[in-house]
Amino acid sequence: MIFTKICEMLKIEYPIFQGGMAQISDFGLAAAVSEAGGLGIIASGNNPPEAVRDQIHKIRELTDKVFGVNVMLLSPYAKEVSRMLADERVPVIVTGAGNPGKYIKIWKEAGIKVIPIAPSVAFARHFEKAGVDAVICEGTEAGGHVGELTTMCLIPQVVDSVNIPVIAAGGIGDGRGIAAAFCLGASGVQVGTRFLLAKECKVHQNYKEMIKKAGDTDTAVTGRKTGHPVRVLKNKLVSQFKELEKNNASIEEMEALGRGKLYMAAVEGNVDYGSVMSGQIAGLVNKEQPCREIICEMFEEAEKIMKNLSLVAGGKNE
Ligand code: TUI
Repeated sequence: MIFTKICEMLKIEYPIFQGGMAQISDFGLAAAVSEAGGLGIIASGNNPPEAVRDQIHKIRELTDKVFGVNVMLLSPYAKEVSRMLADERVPVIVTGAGNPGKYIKIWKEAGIKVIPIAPSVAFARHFEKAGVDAVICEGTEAGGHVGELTTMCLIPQVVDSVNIPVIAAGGIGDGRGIAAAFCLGASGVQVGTRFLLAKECKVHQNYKEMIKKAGDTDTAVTGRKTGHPVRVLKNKLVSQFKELEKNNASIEEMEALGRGKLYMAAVEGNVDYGSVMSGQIAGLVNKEQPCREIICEMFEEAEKIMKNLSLVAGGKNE
């Protein structure tokens, strides 16, 4: 049993968050993860507040366990969704793709645990001062909107700089990744890519098949020039992005190319021209399993490794 500060704080059994993946992480996936003892997270993505509220009501019908909602701060509805979440008094809010500073006060007043994604030591410190409960530090190995630093470098530096729990994200797909995150000082992990293959995940089957087939070098980052770098599996859309970059296309042209492409892949199943967001760990994500099995398997493996992890004489890793 791996029980950490974040388990105690959030009343969860396993210190694992399911990544709030835009267009993908709905109430069904989040409920399955929370029921299995992790923290299920509904992604609000670019959705208007009423659509997100509907998801919250649906998860409450399925589970009494703690769940989270992810606010994607680049969304045109970020402000309205943030107010609605305070109103609904959701148990946990995770934020991504920006600075949630102006919302922290209303969320804390509503008794909500607030856990932003921090891309650097400076942001982690800043968020801690603003009163958040923990931070998620996501390395550039992650899928979707990414920062610059790797998980391996980001986690220990943030752990040394703040006094709140740090959750590691980016590149974690099995028990080895979990054990490594604990070695770096993390109090928990957030996993996205592996949950794409969860039985309860409703992403299009074509998307799942592409994740299953992916190898270690099959992701690329598009849109670095636009200021919105996004890690995806390589396909025809990535070639189109490269072509635009080669021709010194304007930022507007590149942003136009990316628009609506996640929906195209995740909902419509067009994995040639859609945006198939995925982490670099996709190469070891190969089997479809229920959420409960994913979580149990990952933590059994992590526990075994941590028990045997000893470089002193007699240890199995000698
Ligand atoms: O947010 C994510 N991953 C995402 S969001 C998303 S939807 C989207 N689609 C198209 C374009 C852009 C987004 C798909 N994947 N991960 C969390 C994350 N947050 N990664 C990096 C950050 C981050 C970056 C800057 C957090 C805070 C931050 O603050 C600094 C600032 O300058 O605001």
